[in-house]
Amino acid sequence: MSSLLAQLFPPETTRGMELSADVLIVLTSAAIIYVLTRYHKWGHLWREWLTTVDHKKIGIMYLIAAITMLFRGGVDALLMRGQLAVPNNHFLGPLHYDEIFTTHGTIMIFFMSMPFIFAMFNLAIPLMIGARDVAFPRLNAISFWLFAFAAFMFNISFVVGGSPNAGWTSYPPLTELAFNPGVGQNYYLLAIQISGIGSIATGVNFLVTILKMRAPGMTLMRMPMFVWTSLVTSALILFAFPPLTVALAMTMLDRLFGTDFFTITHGGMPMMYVNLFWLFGHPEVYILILPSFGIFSEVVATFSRKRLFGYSTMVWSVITITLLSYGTWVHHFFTMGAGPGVNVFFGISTMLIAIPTGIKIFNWIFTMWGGRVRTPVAMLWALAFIPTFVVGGATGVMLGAVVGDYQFHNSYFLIAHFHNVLIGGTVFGLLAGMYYWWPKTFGFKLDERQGRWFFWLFFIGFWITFMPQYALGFMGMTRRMYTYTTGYGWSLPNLVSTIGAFMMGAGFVVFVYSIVYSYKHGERDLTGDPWDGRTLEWSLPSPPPAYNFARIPVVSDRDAWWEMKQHNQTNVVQLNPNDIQPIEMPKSSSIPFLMGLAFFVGGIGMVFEWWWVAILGALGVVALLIIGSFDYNDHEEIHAETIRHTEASLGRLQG
Ligand SMILES: [Cu+2]
Repeated sequence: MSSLLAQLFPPETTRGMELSADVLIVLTSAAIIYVLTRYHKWGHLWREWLTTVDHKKIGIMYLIAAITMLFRGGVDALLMRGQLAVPNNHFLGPLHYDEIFTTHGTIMIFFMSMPFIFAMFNLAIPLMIGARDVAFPRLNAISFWLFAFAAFMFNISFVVGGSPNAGWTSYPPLTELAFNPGVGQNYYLLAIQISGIGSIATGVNFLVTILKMRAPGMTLMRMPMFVWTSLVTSALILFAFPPLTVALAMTMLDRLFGTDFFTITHGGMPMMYVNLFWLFGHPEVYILILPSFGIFSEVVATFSRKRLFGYSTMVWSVITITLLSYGTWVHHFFTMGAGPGVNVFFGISTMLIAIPTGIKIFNWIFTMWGGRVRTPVAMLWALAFIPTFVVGGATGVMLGAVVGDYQFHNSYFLIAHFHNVLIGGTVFGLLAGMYYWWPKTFGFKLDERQGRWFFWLFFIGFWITFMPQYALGFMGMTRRMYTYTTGYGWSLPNLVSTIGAFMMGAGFVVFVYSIVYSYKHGERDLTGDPWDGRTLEWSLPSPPPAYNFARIPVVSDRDAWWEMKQHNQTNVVQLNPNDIQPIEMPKSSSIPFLMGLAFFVGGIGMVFEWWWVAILGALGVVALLIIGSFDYNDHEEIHAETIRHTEASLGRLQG
């Protein structure tokens, strides 16, 4: 018993911060359980959410998870900035600091950005292509629950067993059992592996959904740009995640079963891990950025009241970026000695990516040119993206110059660069998309005035945080240092950077307040088309009924809904009661949630090397696969009368 306790709560998890986190978790869980029980909401939660296969509800759950993880990753960031605010600080010790930068990076990439992107996929794509759900609704729910249980598992590492501490890239030999005992790295391996299975399934799902489920008349070149970038992102996921799966599996074999794939003794090859990781990692950068490019295209066109400029060059530049992204991975380790020939090849391929990206920047600018530009919060994020991302892209080209990279590598210059790209590109894009599709999803707008406060605090805070870090990089400060001493001139830039980070944190607080405020007092969206939109989702009521489209629209042009409005054909959404047909919809299922749970049990068993628990989890997965395969009763019919009633209540019936 005492050895079990020592395994669950080793010395590094019994410090003040972990204990207070423990208490907080217990209190929050108790409060949630109390509220659910007090208001008899358990049944509702299970029927409407935990077992749902509706893409809209899955999207909302992804969104909630992403915002929660943005909070956790953000707290990690503020802890680091707090530690680095002044020289010779001992607020966090070195071990603790290692854990926090590791969980910050891992959470922001795998458990914040990825679910945020999948939230946008789920909330927007079926509506934009005129579909009633995704191609494989139950698989979609399985993807979500694998992600959710993996994220939960990763987060409890902080309080149970110990956090990983080898960086979000987790290179060997830092992860080698001999140098990194304990369960922290096992958590990293298993949690990312489990959510990665979910991500691959999501890639397959949206690839098929977009290729096979578009409304009649919506040819590939009539698809909204966000649908294009999501299609390409799904293909990227399909080819980029398997190398990661392999790298994680081999590291796991090294740690748990004594193999020597990546160890530095017995002939292992740590460099091979680095290659596999970045063969995933560089395309991952485009998995994170391309959906945002799509969102900017939708937002900029809508709020400029113009067609997207250069649609087909945009499509081709997205495809070019995708292909090039597989040929650049070595730029993450120019300094590891691959030789000048190899480095030059990857340096040039890296810089080539700037060309299609530059084309897109010009396309967005020309879309706004001469348009009647409005600037609600969604558009502010898109406008802020352009200069921010250009700086991130330009510093990326500097890092791609091999000789320069020898100076910049692993310095704060690199840290500033990728935050410039990932916050200025991915996060700004996702926030633009969230503000844009929020009224469609929830039926009310987020408050614009509070949204502006959030925007300016976050945007200005961003520049104050990261510009000093470029300077710190030039001044020789390397990443992952837990403290520094006086005399290098690093103190002031670090203090300024910390002030910026807390401004971003303040922006986040305003945002969370704004959600609560808008839920109660926000402007209700009664028209379904609050932004005078261009694409099909704006032809639906907000929020859309379970079946989305009572009648599948026929598309004859790009910007289908805009064209219908221009030609006074909006009456197509007014149905003749006699035309309404019953609709087949996928049925809720408990299998996805239980599948996530089984993976969680199996994962925890492997993390702690409790083999009987791991086997129990694996048996659960197999059993659920078999039960699911023989469950043919996975659809249900919505009667025409029910649809007539719903459409009538939405004011969408003729006469
Ligand atoms: Cu890269």
